[in-house]
Amino acid sequence: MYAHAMTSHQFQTEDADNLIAIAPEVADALAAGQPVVALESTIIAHGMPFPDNLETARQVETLIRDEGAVPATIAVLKGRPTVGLSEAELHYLATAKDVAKLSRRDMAVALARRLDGATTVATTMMIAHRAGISVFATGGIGGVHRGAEGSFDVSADLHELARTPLAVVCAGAKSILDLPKTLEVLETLGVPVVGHGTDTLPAFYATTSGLALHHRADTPAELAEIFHCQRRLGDAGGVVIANPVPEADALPARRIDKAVEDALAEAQAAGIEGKEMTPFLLARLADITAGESLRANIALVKNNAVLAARVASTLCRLQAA
Ligand code: PSU
Ligand code: MN
Repeated sequence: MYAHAMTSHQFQTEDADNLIAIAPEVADALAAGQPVVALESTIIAHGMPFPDNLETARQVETLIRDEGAVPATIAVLKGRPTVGLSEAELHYLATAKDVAKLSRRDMAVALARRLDGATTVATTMMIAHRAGISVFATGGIGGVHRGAEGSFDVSADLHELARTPLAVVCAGAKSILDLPKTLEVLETLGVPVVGHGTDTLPAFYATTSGLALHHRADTPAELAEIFHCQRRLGDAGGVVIANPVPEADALPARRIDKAVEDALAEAQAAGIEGKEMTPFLLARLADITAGESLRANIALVKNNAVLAARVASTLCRLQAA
């Protein structure tokens, strides 16, 4: 159906301001009111080691296609926000050593200097919204870091969720963060957090953090309806769809908690801070758990991609109605 799945820049279309490049397959799907799922690239460039990152990126795109939706992996390439990457571009991001991790504060500089960069949840949301995409699948959102009362390290993802209307499917947030504070900030910012088939916040590698959520939905249709209403409210931001890692792939909370404590102690000893913190902890956790955390990470990202594609499909039907 999509003969030009492998695209290169010269065939890409542009948005009205000539700022972003959208792969034709993605642009066609959006124009036809077909479901599209945005995907981030920080998880590829900084969240997982090669070759797992590339294999996962490809598999996630395939899973989304199998659900009848079009995947749109997002990155900045030579200063161009790019929506829908070719195989070569995915490979480049998965292997390049010098790709920046771009948060919202970095975007204007990256564009002006024609830099390459991987997009976080925050910047993927920003670009996806500009491209007209409504649904985004990721692993975990950033949040309030432990010790934030001293460091003030609160991910820009939370503020982006407050201002940008996308449905973000994630497995909650990792226990490298302060999860109770993360939920408090999301409440303050007015971001709905809806558990998919759960009454508690999933904790990324573990199915639950034990923290109660106020909203739950059990089907893609209910989730799409909630997001549809959020958008109709106007001037509202995103919705977090918190989808637990499948039971069979989850890590026991006790095992992961110990690994997190160790990784955090190592980060402190090494003087890691700011944007280096999340990639450092992810890499250390994979080592400490002998790859178990990575396997869980891959499984939950795939699980989120499938749910996101289903939500996007239902949303298209709601919009057409
Ligand atoms: N959570 C993960 N893997 C990741 C990230 C989060 O499980 O790779 C990435 C996402 O791109 C997220 C970013 O937006 O880390 C948050 O970084 P920071 O804490 O520096 O805002
Ligand atoms: Mn931070």
